[in-house]
Amino acid sequence: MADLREPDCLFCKIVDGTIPATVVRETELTLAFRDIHPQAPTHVLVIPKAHYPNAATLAAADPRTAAALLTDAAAVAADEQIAETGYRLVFNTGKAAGQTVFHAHVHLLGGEPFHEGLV
Ligand code: IU
Repeated sequence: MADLREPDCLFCKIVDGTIPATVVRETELTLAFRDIHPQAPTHVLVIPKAHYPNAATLAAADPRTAAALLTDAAAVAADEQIAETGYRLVFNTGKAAGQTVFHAHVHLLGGEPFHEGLV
């Protein structure tokens, strides 16, 4: 298991409560909170409480928590009433892909139709 907290990590500070966030779901392993710069009517980040730099390192080290990100995202989507209409899950992995916070997270985006994107 990775170090639980990384001193300079912003998302670790959200987990320990020193940086505020609007939390929508919390489990033993994960935390889900609203993105401060929402890109869609629903934009929630689901993160592991333990520190891993990205989704790949999380999945390799702790597949149970990696899977929990997906089930928690689905639970938040249901709570936000977007499970039926559809939503997008995005893992930016690495700087070139647009990752800016190097604590694993999945973006849950929904509440409006999406244009066909890169995928
Ligand atoms: P990215 O995949 O690493 O680019 O996503 C990081 C996201 O974290 C980005 O959408 C920010 O708006 C968001 N965020 C946040 O919600 N709260 C914060 O305190 C910080 C970043 I720092």
